[in-house]
Parts: sequence; structure tokens; C-alpha cells
Amino acid sequence: MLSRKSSTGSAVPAILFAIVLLILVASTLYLHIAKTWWFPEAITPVGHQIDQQFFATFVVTGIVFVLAQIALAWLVFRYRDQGRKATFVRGHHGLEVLWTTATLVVFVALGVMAAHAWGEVHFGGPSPDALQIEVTGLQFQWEFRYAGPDGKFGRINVKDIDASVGNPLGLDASDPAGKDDIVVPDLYLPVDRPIELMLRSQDVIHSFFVRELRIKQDCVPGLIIPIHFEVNKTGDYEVTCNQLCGLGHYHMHAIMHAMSEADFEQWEKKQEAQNAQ
Ligand SMILES: [Cu+2]
Repeated sequence: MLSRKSSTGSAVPAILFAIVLLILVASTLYLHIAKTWWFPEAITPVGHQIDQQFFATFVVTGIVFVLAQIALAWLVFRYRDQGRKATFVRGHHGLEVLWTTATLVVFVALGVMAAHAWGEVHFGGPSPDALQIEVTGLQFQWEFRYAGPDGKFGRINVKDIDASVGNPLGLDASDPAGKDDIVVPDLYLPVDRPIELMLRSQDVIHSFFVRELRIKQDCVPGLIIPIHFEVNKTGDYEVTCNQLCGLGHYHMHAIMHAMSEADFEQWEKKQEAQNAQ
């Protein structure tokens, strides 16, 4: 038979557990507050709204996380083996209702707060003077098309798709509107001007993603999916494909060059001159 003394457990495991837990909580908090691995800076007004929403969600869930972990550490210590007999606890209806309702209220409130940014990205149309650029994903590259001086995109014909003759999009040579279209492997756009991208895919589902825009949108074969935004900061940003679209998926990327209006005009003129040759 065990003596009364030997059945009284040591407090050491409980204290060690509580200390390890608190260290984990403190390091998690530090990594988030110091922003050790954080997003790159947002470059659109909606991007800033999304970041604010993300931050609010993080603060709310962070507070709950820290309180829950501290409570766990304390309970493990408080109810460590002290030689007492364990008793069965049936739970508490009132508390169940309380924390389920609290969770519901917090999540609905966060959802309502986010509705504005979400609506702006997905339901609000682009401004009528937005610069339209067509984006096509294909295994395994991006192609960007501008309407050129006439402001009209030329017809596309699947039978004309032939990258070996420099026509990866299949521009129909018989359509005069397509003569001045500019097709380039990188995205060039002016800052402080509304932009509308029309996303297409030539083969499988790809996904257009630029971290700094905080926008990610699938490109689906047979559909033209519009997205719109306005960049407020010049610079070069990476466009990646965010759907596992095949063996070459890992190198399917392009650069988004956000330029001043003057630089963009200059670039456009240069492309138009090349097209005219
Ligand atoms: Cu892809």
C-alpha cells in the first residue's frame, strides 16, 4: 500500500508546465508585437483597411489567447496532484451559454466591421475612367494586355494562339482593334489612378496575387473576372500565381511596376512606337 505521503505528487511538473506555457505565450506575443515575420507594407487604400481589420481581429483573439493560456497555466498549478481524490464535474450550462454567445457576438461584430472593405473590393465597381488591363494566366507565365491608343481590345481567337510566333494570347490579325494592343510579360501601371484588371486563364485555374495589394483572385478558364484597386506607392512588386497549376507553378511570376504617371506615359509611348514598327 502507498503511504499517504508518497501519494502526494510533486509540484515540480505543474510549475514546469506553467513556466513553459508562459514562455511560449510570451515568445508568441513578442513575435507578433515586434512584427518579426509580418506582411510587406500595403500600397492601396483598401489594403490599409484590410490591415486594420486584420489588426483588430488579432488584438481580440490575442487577448482571448493570452487569458486562456494564463488560466490554463494557473489551473494546472492549482489542481496539481496533492493527494486528493479526483471528483467528477458535470460542466456548467450558464458558462457554456455565456462563452458561446460571447464568441458569436465577437465574430459577428468583426464581420460587420469588415463588410466595408469587402464590399469595396467585391461589390463596388471600378470608377468609369479606370485604366483597363487584361491579365491572362497560362502554364506557366502571365501575359498583360493594354488596349493601345484606340482604347479598344482586339478580338482573341483560340486558333491563333501560338507563342512561337509571338502571339501567346491568340490576337486575331483580321481585327483592326487588335493591331495596336500592347502585350507584355510584366504589369506596368500608373500610381494614384484607378486600375481595373480583367483576369482570364488560358488553361487551368491560376490565381493572381500581389501581397502588397492584399488582393488574391482566381483566374478561371472561360470567365473574365474583374478586380480593381488604386496603387499609391511607386515600386516593383511581385505578381505570383497562387493556385498549384502544374509542374512549373513555382516559377510562374511577373513583376508589377507601379510608376509615376509621367513614367507610365513614357513607357506606353515606347510600346506604341515598337508596335508601329
Ligand atoms: Cu498558375
